[in-house]
Amino acid sequence: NRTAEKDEKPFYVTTPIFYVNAAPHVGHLYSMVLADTFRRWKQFMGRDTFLLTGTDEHGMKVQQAANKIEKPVKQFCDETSQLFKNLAAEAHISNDRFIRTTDEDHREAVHKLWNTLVEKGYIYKGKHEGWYSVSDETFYPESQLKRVFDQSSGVTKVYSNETGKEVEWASEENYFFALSRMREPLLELYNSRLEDKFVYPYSHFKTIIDSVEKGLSDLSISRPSSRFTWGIPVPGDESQTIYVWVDALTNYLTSAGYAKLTGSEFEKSMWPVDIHVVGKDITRFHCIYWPAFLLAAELPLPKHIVVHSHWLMNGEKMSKSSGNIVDPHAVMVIAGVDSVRYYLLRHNILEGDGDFDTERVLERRQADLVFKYSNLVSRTCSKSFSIELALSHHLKGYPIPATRSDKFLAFQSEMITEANSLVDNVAKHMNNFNPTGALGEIWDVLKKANQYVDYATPWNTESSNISPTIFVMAEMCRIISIVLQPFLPTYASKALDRLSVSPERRSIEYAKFEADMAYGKDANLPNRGHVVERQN
Ligand code: ME8
Repeated sequence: NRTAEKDEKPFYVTTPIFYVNAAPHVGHLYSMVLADTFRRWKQFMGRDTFLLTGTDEHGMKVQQAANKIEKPVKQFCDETSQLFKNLAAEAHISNDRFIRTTDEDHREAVHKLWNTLVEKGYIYKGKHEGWYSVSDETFYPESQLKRVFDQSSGVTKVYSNETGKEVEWASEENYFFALSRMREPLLELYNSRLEDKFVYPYSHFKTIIDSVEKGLSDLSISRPSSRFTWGIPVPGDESQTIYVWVDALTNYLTSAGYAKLTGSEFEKSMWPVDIHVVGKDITRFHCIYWPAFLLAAELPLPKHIVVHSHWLMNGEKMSKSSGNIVDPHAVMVIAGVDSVRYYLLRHNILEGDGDFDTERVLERRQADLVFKYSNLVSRTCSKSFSIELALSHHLKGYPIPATRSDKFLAFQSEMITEANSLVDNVAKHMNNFNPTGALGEIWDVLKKANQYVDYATPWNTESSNISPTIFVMAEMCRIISIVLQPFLPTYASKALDRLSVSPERRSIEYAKFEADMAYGKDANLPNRGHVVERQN
């Protein structure tokens, strides 16, 4: 029920906030495009929405990256953050805020969450010893480590199972979060939200549940400021800096106004998040630590965490550290923004990884966008046909010519039925976080529409036969383009412009065949593409 949805809070979607230690690549763009599509779809369904993306600027990695090139850290952050901001703008990501963890209201939000966790008794000071990975900036429990004997040095090295990064034994004074107390509440949470897709897809959810079932150790959530200064200091204890993940995860609260709002005001804010989009590399943080912090602070939990797998280059994860990245700006310049969006969305890499191939982006653009979609629009809008004439005939109740065979008419009516159910069919996929399936539905209808044109051959039919066919073609283009807007905003809006569909007639309620509606006899023929005025 769309009207009911309108009264609720805005539908709040987030991407991860990206580290500024290197420039963005196609993997980052993918998270943005996925989140943007979820947001645009909900907006299309009539909901108020909010999309958040941004940059994660504190931490050892950033500090080291800036030091390496001898730049002041803040300046380094400003410059790299801008690259992510530019990427979002270039790819038509509709974010309402671009948050930076160096923003003032974010620091306040982190302090507020910290103080709340202290008040509720979840933070204590202690000595920490354990296996620490400098590059992952995290201590790993024994259960997540593997030992590999190095022949050449004769030494056994220890690595994280999850990231493959080497760890070393380290000891220091830290503040701790009592994560071990959260095992039961977390398992209860997972259990109660299994059906609701708290974490989606289930394969990733299962990994998390298994991991929590094995038990949780308390989490070290600060680092001595002596070795780590580029971060938010612990409130009331400047000798310690807050661990980056506590800092980073809080960005989602910051943007909902957490720092400034009182408890009851915050209840009315857009919190909680509806969809967190995250890569599978950061599920532990989003699906275990984050809900644990929120449960401990007695704050409402996100509704869904949608996890995606990785884009690979020649079988290996695309990543800054491997240096095998594809520059998203370059691909968008070569192929066009929407062709890249299309390629990314057309592949479902939620469960398993996918290979990114720029050649394939161009091939799919040609095969799917140009041949199947643009051609249909061009043929419909071609100069030799007149949509106005077609519409006026239609309005005057021009009968479908008797020369059309029963088979043709059956095909036409089947196609119209499919076009009329397109929104519902696409919605089913989107409710399952599946833009790939959604695009599949749209392209099935496009295929039918192209077959229809080949079948109808409007170019050889006598002129009296053309009008109804052109009308049907125009309607097919119009409906398909309306539904396509959340996925390929530019492509769809260009087609709608060509069909002269006015901006106020591009919303979901217009994604239906006008011929199904009732018209008054003397309805004025509106501008092209208004198609027909509905008269009640
Ligand atoms: O982890 N394929 O930032 P990050 C698909 N700052 N997606 C990919 C990818 C690939 N090859 N590589 C990266 C961080 N990503 C933290 C997050 S959130 C509170 C803090 C995407 O710059 C994917 O979403 O390393 C992954 O989770 C994210 O970028 C990691 O970005």
